[in-house]
Amino acid sequence: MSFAELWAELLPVGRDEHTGGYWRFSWTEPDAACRGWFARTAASLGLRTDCDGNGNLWAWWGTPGPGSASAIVTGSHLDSVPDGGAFDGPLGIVSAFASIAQLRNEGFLPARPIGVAAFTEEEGGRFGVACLGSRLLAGLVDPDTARDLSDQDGITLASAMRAAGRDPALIGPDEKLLAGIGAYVELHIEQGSALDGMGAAIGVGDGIWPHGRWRLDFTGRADHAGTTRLPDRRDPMLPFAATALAARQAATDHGALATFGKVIAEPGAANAISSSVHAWLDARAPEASVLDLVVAAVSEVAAEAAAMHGVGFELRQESFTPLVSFDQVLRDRIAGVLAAAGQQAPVLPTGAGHDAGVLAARIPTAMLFVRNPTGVSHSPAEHAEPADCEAGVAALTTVLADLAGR
Ligand code: HGY
Ligand code: MN
Ligand code: MN
Repeated sequence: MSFAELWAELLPVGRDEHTGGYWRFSWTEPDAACRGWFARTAASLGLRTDCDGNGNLWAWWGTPGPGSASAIVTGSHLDSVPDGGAFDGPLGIVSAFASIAQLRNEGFLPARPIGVAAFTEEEGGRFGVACLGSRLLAGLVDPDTARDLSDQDGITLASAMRAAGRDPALIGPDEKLLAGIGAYVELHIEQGSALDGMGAAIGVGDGIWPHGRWRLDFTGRADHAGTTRLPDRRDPMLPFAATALAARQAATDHGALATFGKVIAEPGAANAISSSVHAWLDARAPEASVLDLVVAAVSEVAAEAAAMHGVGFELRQESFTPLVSFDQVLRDRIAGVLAAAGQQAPVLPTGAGHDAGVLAARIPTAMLFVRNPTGVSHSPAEHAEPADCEAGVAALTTVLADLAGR
C-alpha cells in the first residue's frame, strides 16, 4: 500500500470539479466519505479504529495505555477550508498510513503502540472554532458552548453530530485518551515557501505564532439604495470597509498579519443598504503582546467608524492559540534522527495553526513539514511534488521507528 495509491483514493472526495478546490466540512457527506476511507485503510493495515466522543478518528497498532505503554501518534485532519487545497491535512494522514504500511512491510515490531489520528473541524470551516476536535479533547473548549456552535444555515454542532449518528452528549475532555499518548508528531505541507528557499524537502517545526479569530458585527439600518439620502443612512458596510483597511495598516505597523477572508452582508440585496455586516478577523503575530496591539487598533477604528455612521458594533473572540513552542527534546531528537538517516531537515517556525499546536499544551508534540514550492495554501493551487511527499513518508517512517522502536 503505497503513498501514491492511498493519495489517489482520497483525492476525489469533496473536490469541486470546476475550481479543483475542496469542500470537506465536518459532519457532511464528503466528511463521511473521508471517514469511510480512514476506516477501510486502517482495517487493511490491521489497525483497530475508534471514534472518540468528540468525533476524532483513531487507528491503533497496539493498545495505548499510560506511562511506558503510551503511544506515538501521528496524523492531522481531513476537513478543509472552503475551496481549499488537497494537501492541508490529508497529506499528514495519508503519509501516516503509508509509513505504517512501510514499517509493517519491513517487519518492524513497535515497542510501544503507534496511532493515527484524524482530528475533526481543524479548520473551523463549518462551526467557526479552529482545531475544535483537539481543543475539546484537551479540555480547552467548553462542551456546552461547542454543542451550540452553529454553521451558516443555523445547524448546531450537536444536531450535525446527531444526524451523523454521533451522540453530542459525549463531547468533552478525554483524560484517559490523552494519558495514552506519549507524543504526537504531525506531518503537514508547509504553508509557506521557506523550505523551498532553503532547498530542503523536509523541515521540523519549531513553534507557531500566537493567532486567533475574532467576529465583528456591524448593525445598521436596511433601506433603499436608490431613495435614501446619504446623510440619512446608517450603512454598516462603511465602518467595515474602514476596519478592513485599518487591519492591514495595523499589521503593517506591528510586523503582524491580519486578514478579513469571510464577510456576510445581510440581507445581501444589491439595491438595498445592508441591515448588518458580519466579518471575521484572522490575526497573527510573533508575540501575544503584539497581537493584542493589532486587535486593539482594529477594534478602536471599528468602534469609531461605527459611531460616526450611527451603526452598532460588537467584537468577540471566537478562538485563540497562544505562542506554541514544540517540545524541544522531541524536536531535537527528530532533527537528529533524520540527520543521522541522511534526511537533512532544517528547523523552522510557522504562522499556521495546527492540532499539534493545540495539543502542545497537554502532551509533547512536534511537526514535520513537507516542501511547498509556491508556498500557496488554503487555495486549490496548493501543491507538493510527489518526490517531496515520498520524502515526507520516509522521514515520518524514520521518526516513528525511532520513537516507537525498541
Ligand atoms: O488557519 C490555520 O492556520 C490552519 O491552516 N488551520
Ligand atoms: Mn489549514
Ligand atoms: Mn492544516
